[in-house]
Amino acid sequence: EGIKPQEYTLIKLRIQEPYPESLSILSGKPVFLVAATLRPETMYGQTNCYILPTGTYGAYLMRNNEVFICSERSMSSMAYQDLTITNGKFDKLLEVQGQNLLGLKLSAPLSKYETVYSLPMLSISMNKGTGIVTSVPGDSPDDYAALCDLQKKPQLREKYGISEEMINYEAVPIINIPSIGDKSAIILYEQLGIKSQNDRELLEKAKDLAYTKGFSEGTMLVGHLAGQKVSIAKNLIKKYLIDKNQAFIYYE
Ligand code: A2H
Repeated sequence: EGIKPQEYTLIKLRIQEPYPESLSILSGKPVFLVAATLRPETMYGQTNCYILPTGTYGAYLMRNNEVFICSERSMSSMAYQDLTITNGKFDKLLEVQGQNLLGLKLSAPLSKYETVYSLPMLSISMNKGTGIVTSVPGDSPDDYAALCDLQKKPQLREKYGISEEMINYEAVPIINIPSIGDKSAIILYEQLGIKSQNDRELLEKAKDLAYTKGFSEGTMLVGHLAGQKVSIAKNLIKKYLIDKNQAFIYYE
């Protein structure tokens, strides 16, 4: 537990209609999966979004008739950060299990892919962020490992009702790190011999390397800030997303 509050950028991934049976009472309203990230500058490389199949999520009515899907724990915090309709309160429209949020068609802000899907990730903590993680496999070792597992293991796909079309995505080069390369997460995954999303120790090591070097040495390869240092682009891209109402700031 840190003493200083952690700032996250929450990214709004819109669920494309028609909604599945489990969300049918939300028809007609704009509904979003809300994902917490420390790396808003990587959103160009989103290939999917991750949900914990055994997690319990809620759908909450927000301002402008928008509906946010996230953990109840994060919604309580949002209420105290004046992000809900009534400060300190929230309005739950429905509760839904993560397994019923898999395979949704999503529109992810800035992604080069027009449609991405919600997929299972087993290492998500429901006690951090919103319990939803947007996936950038080129720059996040965890995201790459979970996507590889689904691509390599038909039984895992079957278990969660994931079709091949939902995982047929290639990682996008977003950031160059001079001492590692482009798509640093994939390079580190291979160099460290990571085999699955359950290789937690190696994944922590890969994350540490990619994260520190990405911020201090990285250069943007895409978007309107291509050529800029990550350390500069980060806040500008965050502001761009917030101004377009595709993201907002949240603390915990
Ligand atoms: B990051 P910290 Cl490209 N459970 O976003 C597990 N992981 C979670 C989570 C949860 N409940 N909520 C958020 N996260 C992930 C992008 C990214 C991230 C990249 C590279 C590294 C990276 C795309 N996924 O994080 O525990 C989210 O993934 C490496 C640290 O607060 C979020 O940022 O330090 C990060 O972990 C927050 O982790």
